[in-house]
Amino acid sequence: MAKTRIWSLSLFGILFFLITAGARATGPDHPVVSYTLTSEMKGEKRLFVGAGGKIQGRVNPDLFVNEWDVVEITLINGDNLNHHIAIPNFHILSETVSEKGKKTTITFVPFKSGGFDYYCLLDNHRTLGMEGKVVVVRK
Ligand SMILES: [Cu+2]
Repeated sequence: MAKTRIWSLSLFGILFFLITAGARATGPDHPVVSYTLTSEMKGEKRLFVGAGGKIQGRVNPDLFVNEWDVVEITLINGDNLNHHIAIPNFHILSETVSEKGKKTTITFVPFKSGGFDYYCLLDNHRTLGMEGKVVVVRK
């Protein structure tokens, strides 16, 4: 009986720690920055097009973020082709979205500043135009 009680108390302690640690990670020091991209087909070209905010309608937009922000990038399939988004410098590769309207979101923390390519490697799409840059600004 006493053992069970101690066990559940320490479980509660661990849960409490995890919850407060999670809250800290997205607190004021680590704002969440979100971007949405849609895949588009234009003739032979395969493109990422910005959706919403400052990148609305922009082709392969530069995605500006601060170092250590929590960055979320959502890719929405807009053309029924296979797509993903890769950012190898941050060890990121999304799921593949194959049907129009399907979406996938990647989340990462840019731990270094500079310009880093994002692209789709499926079916030669990078060569056909599907690439842009994440620009990480030092705080
Ligand atoms: Cu693609």
